[in-house]
Amino acid sequence: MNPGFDQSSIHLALAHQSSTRQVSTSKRLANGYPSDLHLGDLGLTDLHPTPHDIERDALAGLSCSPKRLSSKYFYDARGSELFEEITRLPEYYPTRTEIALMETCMPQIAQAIGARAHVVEYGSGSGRKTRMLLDALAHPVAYTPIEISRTALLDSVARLQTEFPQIEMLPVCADFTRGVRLPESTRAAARTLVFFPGSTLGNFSVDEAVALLRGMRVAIGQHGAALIGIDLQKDAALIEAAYNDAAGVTAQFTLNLLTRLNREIGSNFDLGGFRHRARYDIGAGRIDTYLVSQRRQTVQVGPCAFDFETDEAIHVEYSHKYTDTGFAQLAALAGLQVIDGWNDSRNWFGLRLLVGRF
Ligand code: AVJ
Repeated sequence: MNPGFDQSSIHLALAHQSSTRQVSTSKRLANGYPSDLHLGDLGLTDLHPTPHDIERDALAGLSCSPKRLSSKYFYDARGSELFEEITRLPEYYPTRTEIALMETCMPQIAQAIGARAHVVEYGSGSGRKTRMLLDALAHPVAYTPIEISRTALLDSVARLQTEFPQIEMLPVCADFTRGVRLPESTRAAARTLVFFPGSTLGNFSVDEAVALLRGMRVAIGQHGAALIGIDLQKDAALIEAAYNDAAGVTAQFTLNLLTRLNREIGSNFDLGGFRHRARYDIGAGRIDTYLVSQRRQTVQVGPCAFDFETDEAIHVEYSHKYTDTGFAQLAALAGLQVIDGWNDSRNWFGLRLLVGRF
């Protein structure tokens, strides 16, 4: 199933898990972050970005040359909805390939992870993959999704809690790139398992990805592991089609970023003045997505005016595609080691299990 990975190594790496860790006394995190909202009943920790955070990022990005905006702001309520629609498009292979892969390999993956994990998911998505993981694991003690979209977070946790009443839900509304202190589970966990599916890692620049993986290494510590989904390099036309669907949903998804900025920080982007463009850079192994200005225009963002030339592009998203060695090297830069892995039969998408090198 997973040639190239030494099955025995995982048992070496995870066999020494301590099963006698003390039960924590505090259930909620005290992370020192200001919190703009506490919904005690849901156990929600809310570090949702404020309009001030978003405006500061937008001003910084639009002041760069070439201009850029961060894809992390794609996921407001509408953006999350559009992304769910993307996952159902015929051209968009990653989600269905990863789900099919999980269907096949989940027993092996659960075996490799072991019992009583505190599952920490970076992003919460639709909950479908989470459900598969929580279903397969032996006695998971807690589930902590870290999700920037408050609506997506609360929806997914509410649904999962009814399906898994025995698992403690500890949602954190935050930007997971900012280093979040994790809530502790009431019952002792044997290990922390960071779950980062969907090849969301690919949306970060290499430096950001390494920083994120370093944070993950800290989060999982000596006894934990990370399960990461990665989209693999393949035929360029197949990849490009996935980001340029015939129905134009991806274009709507990209343009929704401007709608969101207009609404939340009062900018005046003309939605008809920009077009979606996504190109696969074979050398770099990544999709670059842009919003391209259709004419000369000036856009007001907070206190600043930004001039655009005709055809001037704002870079809005990376979507890296990996090779096995490329991913292992990236992980190594963050002090992580790939100890097991699974690919679908066409080698389009992979799941990798990593542990820290200490
Ligand atoms: C969030 C990583 C799954 O990069 O493929 C889909 C986001 N952007 N279409 C990806 C996305 C455009 C997506 N992931």
